[in-house]
Formats: sequence, C-alpha cells, structure tokens
Amino acid sequence: MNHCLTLAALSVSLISPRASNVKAADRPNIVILLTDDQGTLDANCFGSKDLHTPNIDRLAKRGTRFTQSYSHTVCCPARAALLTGRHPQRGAVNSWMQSDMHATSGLNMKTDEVTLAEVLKKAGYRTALFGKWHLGAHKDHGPMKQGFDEFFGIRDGFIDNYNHFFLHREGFHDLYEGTTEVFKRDEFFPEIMVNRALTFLEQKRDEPFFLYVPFNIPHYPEQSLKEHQKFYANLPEPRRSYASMVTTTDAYIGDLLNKLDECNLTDNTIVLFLSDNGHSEEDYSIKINNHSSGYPKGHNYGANGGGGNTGKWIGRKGTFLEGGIRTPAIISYPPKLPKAAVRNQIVTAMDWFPTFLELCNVEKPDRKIDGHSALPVIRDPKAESAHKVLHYMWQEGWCVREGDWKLIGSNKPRKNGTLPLSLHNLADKSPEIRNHVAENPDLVKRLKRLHEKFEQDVFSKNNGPKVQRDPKRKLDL
Ligand SMILES: [Ca+2]
Repeated sequence: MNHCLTLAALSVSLISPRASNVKAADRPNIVILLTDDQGTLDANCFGSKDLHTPNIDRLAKRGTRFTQSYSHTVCCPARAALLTGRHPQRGAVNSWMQSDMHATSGLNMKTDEVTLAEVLKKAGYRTALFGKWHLGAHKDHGPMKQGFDEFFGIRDGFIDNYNHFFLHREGFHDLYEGTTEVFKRDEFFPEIMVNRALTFLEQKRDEPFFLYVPFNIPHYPEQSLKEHQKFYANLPEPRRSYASMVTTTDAYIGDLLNKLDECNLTDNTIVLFLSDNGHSEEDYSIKINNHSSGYPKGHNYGANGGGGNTGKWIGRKGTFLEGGIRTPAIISYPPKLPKAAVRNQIVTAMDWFPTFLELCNVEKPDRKIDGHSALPVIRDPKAESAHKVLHYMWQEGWCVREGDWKLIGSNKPRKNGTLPLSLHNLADKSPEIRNHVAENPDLVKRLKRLHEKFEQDVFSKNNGPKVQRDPKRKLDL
C-alpha cells in the first residue's frame, strides 16, 4: 500500500513540475457554489427585497458581484461550460445527458473534454464534487472520470430530497458514492452533501483543494426546511414556496462560508457563487401507479408555477431570454480581488476556467478555450468585456447576442414549415417584449450568419448528432 502511495506521489510530481515551484500563497484553494434554478435577481444583494439571503449577501460584501453574468438555459450545458471553459457542444453536450447509471443508452459528455478538476488535479490539487453532476450518468463517464478524486451525490438532474429518487416517468434511485449506489432514505440530501463538503474542508485544509459544490436546490421539488418557511408566511404563491427554497440554499452556503472562516481558509480560498440557469416554471406530478419512489399517482413535485424574480427582464429556465440565462454570480478572494464591488460587464460561465487558472498560476491546457479570464473586468469597472458576441444553443434552439441585440432562433420548423426567429433589444424600455425582425432584415441576416458559423465551429469535430432525444422524454426541460 505504501509503495502504491509513493508511486502515486511520484507520478504527481513528475507530471506537475510547476506544483513544487510555486508558493502556497500562489496556489489558492477554489470552492464553487453552483445553485440550481436560482433566478436572475433571486438574492437580496441582486435586487430582490423580499428574500432572506444573509449568506449570499455576506459573500457579495467580501467579493465582486456581477449583474450581467450568463450561465446557460438549462442544467447540462451550464455545467459543461463551467467545468470546461468551452461551449458545451464541443463536448457533445447539446441534448439531455444519460439519466440513470444503469441505463443501456444515453448521451454523456465526452471524456476527452478537459475539466477544471483534471487541470487542477495535475497541478497537485485535491478535488471533490459533492452534489449534482448532470453531465452523463454512465459509469465510464461521471465525475471520477473527469478529474474528481471524490464524488458523492446525484449523477443526473434532480431527486426527491428525502427518498433520493428521480421522479420523472417511472423514476429511479439516484444517490452514489463514485459509481457505488448508496441508500440514505429519509436523510435530507442538501444536508448530507454539505456535510461531506464540510468534512472535506477540514481534512484538506493544509493542501490546495478544488471543492465543487453543485447544489440540487432551489430546483424542485420544493422541499424547503420548515425553519425557513416562517420568513414567507405572508408572501403569495408561487413566490412563497420558491423563496423558502432559496433561503434553505442560502443557509447551506452559510455553513460552507462559516467552515472556511473556522479553518482560517477564507483568505486563501477563491469562492465562486453562481446559478446554472434562470428560475423554473415547470409543474409536474407522478403519472403512474406503483411509481418506483413509492409516491402515489398525482403527487406533485414541480416548481409550483415558478416564483422567480427577473425584475424588468422576461423569460425563465429553458428560454434564451434574459430571465433564462442571466443569473446571479459573485467571486470572492478577499486579499486579491475587490470587495463589495459590482461589475456590469458581460461575464460567462466559461470565463471561470481561465480565471481560476490565472489566479492559481496553473497553465491552461493546450486546446481551444472559449471563455476569457474575467480578471480585467474584476479589477477595472471600466474594462471592456472580452465578449463581443455571445452564442447559446440547446437542442435545436439558439441565440446570438451582439451589443443590445439578440436574435433567438430554432432549427426545428414550425408546423407550417417556417423557422422561428425573433429579434430583441435589451435596451428597450420593456426589454425583449417586442420582436424587431421585420424592420431589421440586414441585422437579422448578419446575426443568423454568425450563428451558422458558430454551429460550423462547435460541431465540426464529429461530436455526434447535433440533437439526440430520449424517446421517453416528453418534455424538453
Ligand atoms: Ca438547473
């Protein structure tokens, strides 16, 4: 055993000569707190007035907050962008990923994608993921094939927090330690995943670490803790049930921030907080008898109609409108980055990969990275965003944004054979309500051409079919 450990240590030092040459202070730890379906303005520091989010607000005071941060329209592509620094399509993430580890078919993010965990692990970091993966559940894929030393949590997109079953269709149990299925019935999932993260922080406090904590909340089912429901007794639905989910999420973020403080790690740890997409307005109930979870037919588990606050913006999860893709984001690294700062320039989920590598003095992998380091923008509120044009795509739907203009289209024809296309302006008094297509034919043509070039670029390397649907999946959210 000792021999194996020695060999492992030797191989790490051989592949990461830089690791031994840099001082500990130049190798800060990284913690990513990724929330799930937390809407555009859904923390008080982002403009909501009716929420109780003391911990996210506390992070904003010790860090830099972004008002124009873009993740993606749904879970899978947001996670691919964050972990690879690239457009999700480069890793074949353009349709829902394999759901159940035991399934015999499904899509998975390509294993030759290089994740942040892989790069940091090679540089000597300890890496762990506690929470939700959602980039393909196949046993030969998954977190531990993509650079994470440890994984505990959900391989797919959501679970009931107490019985840990995925609830769509016939359902299946989804709780894993690596690729070993584990059973912890009646234990509240956010609590057990965060406890794992807290233990990791205590154990790894003396070595550089990358801790990725992708929460499965405030995503449905809306099972907030009772102690957080009391804040919202007078709030109307659907805001009430959603708001208490946000507060439960915030409380677990607080546990992690407290642990960093207790372990004296706050000054040497970069904390990134962001959401994967806008708020959900999905409603679901169990449609069959004898559901695998044990819940009866008719049991509701959706987002109760929504409840997110997008302010003047419109849209929700699953759309390319601002309310679908613009989410809260904060980065904190007290000794080196501005505190209580606000930045209005565009940043994207893909930008954190190169930003972290720059802050940690780790070389970028030799491949196309679509994100740009956010450090110029973080350090200077007047610096221009490196993103002149933004591209988003999910299944047949796409959008391209340049300046205040956004063209939203789809490659899937309507019943009459025409392709959906709408042009929006973010500077309109009521942004994105009006379709400006008719009066701007040249602009539409040019933006459409930009999107076509984007597709040629990201699908050029035999990434499989652009869109592959699970025939059992009726809804595209
Ligand atoms: Ca999500």
